[in-house]
Amino acid sequence: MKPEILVLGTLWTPDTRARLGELFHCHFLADAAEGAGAAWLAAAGPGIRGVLTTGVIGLDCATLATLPALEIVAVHGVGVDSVPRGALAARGVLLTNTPDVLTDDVADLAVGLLLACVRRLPMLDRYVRSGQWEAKLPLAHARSLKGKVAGIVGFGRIGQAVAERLVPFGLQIRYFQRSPGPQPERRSASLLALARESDMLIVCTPGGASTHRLVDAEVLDALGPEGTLVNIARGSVVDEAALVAALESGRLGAAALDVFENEPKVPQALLGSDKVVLTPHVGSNTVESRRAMAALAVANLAAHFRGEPLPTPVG
Ligand code: 8YV
Repeated sequence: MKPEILVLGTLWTPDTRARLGELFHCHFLADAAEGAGAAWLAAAGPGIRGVLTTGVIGLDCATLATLPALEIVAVHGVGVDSVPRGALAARGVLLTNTPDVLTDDVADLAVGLLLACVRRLPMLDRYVRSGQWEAKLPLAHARSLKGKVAGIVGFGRIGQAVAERLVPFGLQIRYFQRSPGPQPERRSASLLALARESDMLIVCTPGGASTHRLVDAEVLDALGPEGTLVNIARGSVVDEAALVAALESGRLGAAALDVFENEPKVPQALLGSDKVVLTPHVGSNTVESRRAMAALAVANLAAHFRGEPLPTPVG
């Protein structure tokens, strides 16, 4: 008998659904009738041994409580901040994620956002399309990257990949993370020191309680009126209200954001601001990364149910 799994979210391609169907007896929560999710879960829950979920959806404690036979949670994504790790560990439920396969695409997006923000690409696009160029309206100068300092918040796999990409632009790299990391000569003494020393901060650190609103008003003030904030990590790492206030008052120069505190809700003040570049949490959203992430998440589930070592366990 195929193991029963619960699949959360709607980003599964036909290929992935077909592969899941070959290996498992799948319960897709998204297929439950509107408003019938709780009853549907109560019926399916007792038989479910595995969960496949996205990095954003994760698994909430209420759903976890409906799954008494749960053995493994496979997250399609590198971040596991939406999963109650303590509760899973207490029940002996295994947890896997999909590191590495998305690193390059997420790092590419960080660089793209930085360039788009510093060179004001969305605004220039609007300038051309709206006829302002033809009307010879004034156009302010953007800023150069060369010779500036990029501060990376969180120097793990993605932070290091971002740094590697920025060196050829002539940027100096500094970073901060709590634990010692590679290239210790580039590590700042604190996040505040990093913000003071940098022209731009690129947030690459994992989400979760330990990084909640790490980038606060004080850090944004230290980055300053000419500073740029890029966030491709988690919205929870930045105090969004403080960010809005800093941008509105001119205490922070600009921001490029792929992630937000209450996705998909974005504060009106950001939607209406010319100082920001906004993308809808798409760091890993390429055909290649998403295919590799799905394959790895499924491989983790399959390995578990075959009694084999997990390819990418968390912790
Ligand atoms: C995803 C992510 O957007 O990897 C992560 O932690 O945030 C993303 O890649 C997503 O949750 C896909 O499941």
